[in-house]
Amino acid sequence: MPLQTMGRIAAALAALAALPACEYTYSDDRGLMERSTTDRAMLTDQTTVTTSPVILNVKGMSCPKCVTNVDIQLARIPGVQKSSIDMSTGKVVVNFDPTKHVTRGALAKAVDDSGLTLASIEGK
Ligand SMILES: [Cu+2]
Repeated sequence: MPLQTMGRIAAALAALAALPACEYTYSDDRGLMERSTTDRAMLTDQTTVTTSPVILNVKGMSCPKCVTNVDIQLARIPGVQKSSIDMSTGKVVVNFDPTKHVTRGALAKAVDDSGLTLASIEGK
């Protein structure tokens, strides 16, 4: 697949899914567009986070669009009040209402839905 075509596909995917194009990588041999995803175990973790704030270590944040996307997805979780994102370190500080039963899985899914990958969660 020529590079130009690949660029167009990445742009189309990004527009379609409202995901940052920077998260798609091109696999040369198979001609596939792929992106890294968060561990399935993290996405399905139903453990409630009890202490606010919690710090998410996010991989793949490379432009302001990534920051906006992750902020939007986190804000959709009931109980999440605010997130502060440092693009250079990939650290996302999430403030939430501890009585709202925010789960680790919900946080992981929000990051994943934004087109990024959750590496780990700091906090209880
Ligand atoms: Cu980006």
